[in-house]
This record gives sequence, C-alpha cells and structure tokens, in this order.
Amino acid sequence: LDVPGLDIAAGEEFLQEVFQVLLEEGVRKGTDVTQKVCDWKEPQELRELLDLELRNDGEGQERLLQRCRDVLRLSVRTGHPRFFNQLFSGLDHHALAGRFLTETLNTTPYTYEVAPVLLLMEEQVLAKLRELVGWSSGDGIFAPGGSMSNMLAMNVARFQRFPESRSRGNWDLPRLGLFASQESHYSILKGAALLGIGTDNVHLVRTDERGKMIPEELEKEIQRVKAEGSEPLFVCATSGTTVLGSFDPLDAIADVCARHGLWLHVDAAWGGSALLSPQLRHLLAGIHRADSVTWNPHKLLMVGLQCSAFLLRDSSGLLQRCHGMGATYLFQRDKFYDVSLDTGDKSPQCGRRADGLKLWILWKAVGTRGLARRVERAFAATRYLLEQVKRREGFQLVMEPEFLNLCFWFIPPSLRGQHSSPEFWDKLGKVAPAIKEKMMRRGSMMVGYQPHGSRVNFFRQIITNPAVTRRDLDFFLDEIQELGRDL
Ligand code: ABU
Repeated sequence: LDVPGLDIAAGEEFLQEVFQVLLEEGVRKGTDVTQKVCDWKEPQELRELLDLELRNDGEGQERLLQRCRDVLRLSVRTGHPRFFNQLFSGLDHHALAGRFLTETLNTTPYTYEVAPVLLLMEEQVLAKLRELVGWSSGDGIFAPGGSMSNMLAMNVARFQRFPESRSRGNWDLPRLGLFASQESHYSILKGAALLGIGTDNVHLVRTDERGKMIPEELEKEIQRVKAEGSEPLFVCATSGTTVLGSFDPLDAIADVCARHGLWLHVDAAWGGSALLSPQLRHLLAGIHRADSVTWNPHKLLMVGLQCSAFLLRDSSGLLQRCHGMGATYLFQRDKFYDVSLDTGDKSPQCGRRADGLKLWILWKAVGTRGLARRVERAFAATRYLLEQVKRREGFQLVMEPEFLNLCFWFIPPSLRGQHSSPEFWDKLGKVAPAIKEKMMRRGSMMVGYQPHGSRVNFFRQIITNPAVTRRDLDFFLDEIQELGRDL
C-alpha cells in the first residue's frame, strides 16, 4: 500500500497511443467516404476474430492497442456519409470532444458537489431547449433515451392527477386510459407495461393517410373509453414518427386535451430539432401548449448517443415531488451551498450520464444558427433525393415526405409492369431485404427497411449527417439500382 496500485505513467502512454488509434481508425476512417461502412462478418467468425474469452492474466500494451483497433475496424461506421440506417448518424468533432470530456470526468450530475460544471451546463441547455418549445419557465432532466423520456412523462402525468399513487401504487386508482396514435413510438406501450398501467389501456388512435393522428378520432376514443368506465389521463402526440416522419396536429390535439383535462405529452424525439429552423418549426405549431416534451438532440443534431431531454412546462417542482426520495447521503439539506442545484433527485435514476455537456459544447461551437443550418441542410438533401427518386425508373415513393423520412420501394426490372397483383406485392416485399443483405456484405452503405401496416417492405432513407453530399445521394440510388438489378 506504500505505492500506487496503478502504473500511471504506463497508463498515460497507453492513452496517448489509444488517442492516435481513435483519431486514425475511429474519426478519420470512420468518416472517410472511400472506406467501407461496415465489414460484415458472421457472428461465429467475429467471435473468433475478437478472441472474446476473458482469462486469468492480462495482456501487453501492443496486444491491447490491436484490440482497440479491432473494435473500431470491425464495428459499423455510423459516422460514414453513407450510413443512412437510423435516425442518428454522422460524427461531429466538437460533440465528440464533449463526449471525451464527459467520459474523462466520470461523474454523475446528481449533486453540485460532484458535478458543478456539468449541472450548470445541463441547466442552461435544458432552458434553451424549453425556450425553443416556447416556454419561458419550466423544468426538465436528461434521460437515457427517448423511450425513458416518454415513460417519465407518463409517470409525471399520473403523479400530477393522483399524487397518492406514488406511495399507494396503482391498486386503488381507476382504470386509466392513455392515448397515442397508431404511428406512435412503441415506448408508450412499454411504459404502460412498466408503470403497471397495462398495455390494454393504451388506445391507439387512427391516423390519416399521411400518418397523422386524427383529432376527431382522439375525441371519439376518449368518449368511448370514458363510457367504458376508464379514466382518460394522458395523450401522447408525435412530432416526427419513426417510420413515416409524420407530425401530429398539435393545436387540434391540445384543444381535445384541454376539453377533457388530459395531460398532453409531445414525443418530439425525432422532430424536435425542427424547432431550430424558422423554415421548419411550423411543423410543431402548438407545441408550447404541451405539458411535457421529449426531444433527442442525439438524432438530428448529431450530438452523439445518447442525449434525450425530457422537458416539462410545470415549474412548481412536480418532477422533484414525483421522483425525489431525498437519500440523506446525497441530498443533505444542510450543505454549505445552494442545494436547489442538487437536481439529481428529479430523475428516477441515481447514477446518470451527463448528456448535456456535449450539446453545450456543440452549441457553443456552431451557435443556434449553425444548428438550424444543419437541420435545413438535412431537409434540402432529402428534397434533392426526393426529386431523384421521382425521376428514376424503378423507384416508387410510399408517400411524399413531410420531413426527413424518405420512404420508397425499388421495383427491379423483372417486376416492372406487374403492379397491383398479390404476387407482385409478395415478390416486392422480398426486394428490400435482399438488397440490404447485398449492401451489407459489400459494405458500401446502410439503409433501413421495414413493412408498415399493409405495406410490404420498403426502404426508409434518413439523412442527418451534414457531411453527406450530392455525390453520396447519387451513389445511394445508383447502388440500389445495381444491387437490385437482377432480383
Ligand atoms: N426508436 C428510435 C429510432 C430508431 C431508428 O433509428 O429508427
């Protein structure tokens, strides 16, 4: 015990080398369009390549460095300009610096004493996001992903209506009713299960042909559920649905909620960033009337996973009263500083990642205008691709995109001219998975596909990365044409 049990000098030397590997293999190659997006391996081959077994003795630095290189080399390059698979993509260097800082600090923003800088940054970033929603006051907390933010909304809504449910649980509550559109995120169902409300009590409201909740159908569902003896509690409207990218009509939904005294939550995990753009914020008109909002800057703003803000209009301390337990070893009331800064008890978590720092750094680097330009560039790139899809033979739009979700089928030459027979749709449903397999084995790009209601598999193309150029978009369509030519 007389000397440290860690070789600090060797550790620093190792880190120096790791930083080089990170820069070369992770950042440079990870964003280099001439590299593959992925190096597909079958799971067993990958297990063997990685030599996963954990043994009694440790390994030397060289071997460990090689392992770090392998992690980067064999992983999917989500920062690559041809990775279009998810609602997140790209690599922002400033935000990555923020992630390095967060990891290096290794702390949790529950008390000012262990995370003074991070807590103040979180406070500032949340206030700025609320301002964009249209609230001059309010509350909020970062959560580990949009699903958790949505679940916090459900929990806070229940607590606000039934404060005693916190101690007594659900047993003497009426049967509650939750409402969300057919296109809403599955976390609403998950949340109902997790909170003991029950998935049967989530009522999925019909949507129009664009995937938007129909307010009149919401009204009818609420009436129906009331007539059955349940107590409607919570409505989740979606601003940017996962597959179609649809925006629910918030003002009309807010009117219904106001009429029935229901909590209105807006899941703007995907579409929230449109609020930054004067040109696009109309998509969320009425959001200021919500009681709570989920907004994931890790998606469109490229902050890095994860960064999900749960925002609340209430500024009476509802979040604290709902979740706070006042653990006396963390949240002592007799500290020497202003304990209102010890905000961690607002979260159902104890240890929590400081997800505000990377957004704060990014915001400082590019400013609100830079963030807006990023959103508008993604929109412009999607419009360009849309025009190309309309022009090219063999591509068929699922619907005109409202935002960034470009959904389309590719019809190979062998299927052209056979529209609308059941066999046609059956065969078309196999095209996207076949093309996806080929593109992943080739490593040339990645894009997601899914069936949707009665629609057979189609591609959902998402651009969030400002590094994407017209050349990448032309390549994207050429590649689909080539991979699908002989199907
Ligand atoms: N559930 C959030 C988004 C998943 C996706 O990237 O498509």
